[in-house]
Amino acid sequence: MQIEEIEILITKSVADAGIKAISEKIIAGQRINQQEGIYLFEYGELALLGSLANFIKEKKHGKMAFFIHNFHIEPTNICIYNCRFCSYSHHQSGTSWEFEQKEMVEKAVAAPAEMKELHITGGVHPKHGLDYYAGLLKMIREARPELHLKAYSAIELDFMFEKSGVTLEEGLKILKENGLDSIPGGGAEIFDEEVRKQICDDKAFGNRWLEIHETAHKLGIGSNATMLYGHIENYSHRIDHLELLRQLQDRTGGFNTFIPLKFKNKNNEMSYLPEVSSIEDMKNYAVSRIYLDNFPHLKAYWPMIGQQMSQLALSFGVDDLDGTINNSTQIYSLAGADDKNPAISLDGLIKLIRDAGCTPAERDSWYNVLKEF
Ligand code: V47
Ligand code: SF4
Repeated sequence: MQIEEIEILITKSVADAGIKAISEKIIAGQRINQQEGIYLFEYGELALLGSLANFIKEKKHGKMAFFIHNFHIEPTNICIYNCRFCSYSHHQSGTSWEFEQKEMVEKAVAAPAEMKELHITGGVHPKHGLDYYAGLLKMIREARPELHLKAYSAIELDFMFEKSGVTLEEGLKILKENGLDSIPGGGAEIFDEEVRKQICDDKAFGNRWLEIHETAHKLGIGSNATMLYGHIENYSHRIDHLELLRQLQDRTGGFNTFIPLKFKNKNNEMSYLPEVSSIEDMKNYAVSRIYLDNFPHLKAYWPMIGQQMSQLALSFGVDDLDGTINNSTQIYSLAGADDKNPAISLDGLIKLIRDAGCTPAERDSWYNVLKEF
């Protein structure tokens, strides 16, 4: 959408003076503040939020929508924590499993040649420390040197460094030397301490998550950020979360993408909560795109919201649909996502993006375009 078209939309259809003023700031390229972010969540109409978010997305990336050839390895579901929203860990699922290092290397070796990225994350296993995880990276790096290794959430990192008695810097440097390229965005949940106490009381505090990512960025390790939304948090908690991420990104520029994660309510201790609507999901994408003006990318993780909703999200500021994934993650199927076997063919992903009016672009993990379709 062009500036003129949005201006007409604002002039003709926005009666709320507050929304009008915030919209004008956004199209002038100015940053909005926390009160304005909350106001958008509360009073912004969905169609307008979508137009504003897409305007920002198109300024950054034109019509392009990115994807990557990737797969996941989940080393174990045994976890020292028991987050109340989690359907994945052995506490909730009732069964426990863990792969041997050798089995994980075999999985990496067996992955198709077109794979560009391996995402490794799982439960926080009480027995394994830094040596184990550094060793795993080293073996995979040797077997498949071309793969980008995006591994271990801040929560897993916190535990392995603590267990092995190394500082954050020392630990990250060792992992980097052994093949770590970037770290995924998991474990951020919602930074607000009161909400955290109610949903994941025993897990590292929000400020530790931020410290781990900041230190990684300073060492040249890129990362992603997430936010678990749609449970007991309110709009103010979401905007506080986005504000802390925006401040960190201003300091380091090390985040690649932001991934909102919708709370799914099957098979966990918070199943009594209803899931939020798809309208709320789209609003959340749009406000996130508007608020995080310094984040290059916004990702819709399709195994979580489904392929159709991910396609719709491309009209609400999203420019990245993650990847082909190859049926290699269980986190969302266990929590009740519609895609029980998360895999999509390349043709399917390309069609999904084209049908949304975007240009499919295969990317690497640093968002260099490898091929436009
Ligand atoms: O931290 C767990 C979330 C996260 C549920 O960096 C749930 O590219 C919703 O971080 N409902 C792990 N969410 C997954 C993750 C991720 C996913 C995709 C891409 C990337 C990336 C990172 O999953 C956890 C937690 O926030 N989670 N249970 C649930 N019931
Ligand atoms: Fe463990 Fe992660 Fe599940 Fe929390 S969300 S219980 S840290 S696997």
